[in-house]
Amino acid sequence: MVSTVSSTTVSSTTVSSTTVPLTIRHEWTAQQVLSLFRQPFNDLLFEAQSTHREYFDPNRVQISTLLSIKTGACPEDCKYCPQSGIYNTGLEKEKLLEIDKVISEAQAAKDSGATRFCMGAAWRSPAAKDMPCVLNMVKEVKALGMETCMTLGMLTDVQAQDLADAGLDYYNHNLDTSPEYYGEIITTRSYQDRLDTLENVRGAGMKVCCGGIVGMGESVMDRVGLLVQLANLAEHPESVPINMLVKVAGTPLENEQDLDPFEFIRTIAVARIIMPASHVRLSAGREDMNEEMQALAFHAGANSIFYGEKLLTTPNPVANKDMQLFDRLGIKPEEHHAHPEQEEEMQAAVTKAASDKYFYDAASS
Ligand code: SAM
Ligand code: DTB
Ligand code: SF4
Repeated sequence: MVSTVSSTTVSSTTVSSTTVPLTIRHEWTAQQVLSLFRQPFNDLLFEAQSTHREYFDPNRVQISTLLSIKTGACPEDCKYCPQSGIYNTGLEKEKLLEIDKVISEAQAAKDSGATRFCMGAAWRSPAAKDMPCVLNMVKEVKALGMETCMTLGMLTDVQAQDLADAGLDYYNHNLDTSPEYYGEIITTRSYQDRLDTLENVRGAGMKVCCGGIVGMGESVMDRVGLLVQLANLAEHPESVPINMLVKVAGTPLENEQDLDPFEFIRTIAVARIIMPASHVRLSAGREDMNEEMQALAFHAGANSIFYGEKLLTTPNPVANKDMQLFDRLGIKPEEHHAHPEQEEEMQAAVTKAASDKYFYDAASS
C-alpha cells in the first residue's frame, strides 16, 4: 500500500516519477508519520523497500567502524549511557587516545573492509586544549583514504568550522528521542542545544549523522516525534542511525522493558520512507538481534551498519559474522574510494573477511 502524501510543498524536490512518493519532503506532520507507522506490517515494508529501490542499490550496505577516543567520566546524565560519570557502570575511564593508537585502529578497520571511521568522545563538548589533537586525528585518518566521522558533543560554530577545515566528512550528533520525551532521559542539556549544534555542523559544510535510540520506554508518538524532527530539518541528515537501547547495568534504563522487535523494524521502515535519500543505519543493539531480524531491517531499508567487535564501549557482532550474514543475503559492502587504486584493496579486505568466516564457523561450531 503506497501512502498518498502531498508533494506540492515548496521544499520538495521531485526525483523521478513512479508509484512511490519520490519527493524529498521537509514538512511532515506527526499525523502523517503516525499513519505510516500504523499501516499493516507488510504494507509498510513494501512501501519502504519500494522507496529504498528508487534511491539505492538494495544489495549494498555501507560499513563504518567506531572507536572511543575518550572513554567515560562524562558530566552529562543521559540515562541510557554507560559513559556518564553520574552512574556506576564499572566502566574503566580512559584519557584522550594517542594519535598512533587512533591511526593503527583506523588502519585495522580499513583492512577489514570499513570505509568510514567514526571517533567518539564522552564529552559534553570538546575543550579548547583537546581540539588540536582531535583535528590531527581527522587529518591522519583521512590520509589513510577513509571517510571520517566524529561525535564529540556540542560544538560552537568555530569548532565546527575547524573540524570541517581539517577535513572531517561527517559529524554525529543524535536527537535521540522526541522533544517531549527528552527531559525524561537527559536533564543536563536541552533539545535546542542539540539543534544548535546541528546547525553549526551544517553551517560549516559537513555532512550530518543524526538519529536516535528506541526502546527507552518512549511511546510510539515519541518515535514519531523523533522522526518528524529529523525529516523536517532544513536538509535531511545524510546518515540516520537508529539505535536499539543497549541496556547497561548501572544505568537508570538497565531494566527497561524490551521493545517489540517489529516496532524497531517499523521505525527503520518509516525513516526510510520519509528520508528516502539518507543512509539509515541499523546501529547499536545488533548483538541482541538474531540474523532474521537484521535481514528484516535491511529489507525495511537499513543500508548501513557499525562493523567491528565493539561499538564505543559495548559489544557488537564480530566482523566475520557480519560478512557471513552479508554472504547469505547477497549483500555487498558499499564502496568509497578516495583513490581509484583502493578498489582492489577493499575487495581484498572483504574477500579475506568473508573467507575468514570459515575459521569462525569452525571455531564456533
Ligand atoms: N558525547 C557525545 C554525545 O552524546 O553526542 C558523543 C558520544 S554518545 C555515546 C553518542 C550516541 O551514542 C548517543 O547520542 C546515543 O544515541 C548513543 N548511545 C549511547 N549509549 C547508548 C546505549 N546504551 N544504547 C544505544 N545507543 C547509545
Ligand atoms: C550512534 O548513533 N550510535 C553509536 C555512534 N552513533 C556514536 C554509539 C552507540 C553506543 C552504544 C553504547 C556503547 O557502546 O557505549
Ligand atoms: Fe556523555 Fe554522550 Fe554518554 Fe551523554 S551520550 S553521557 S553526552 S557520552
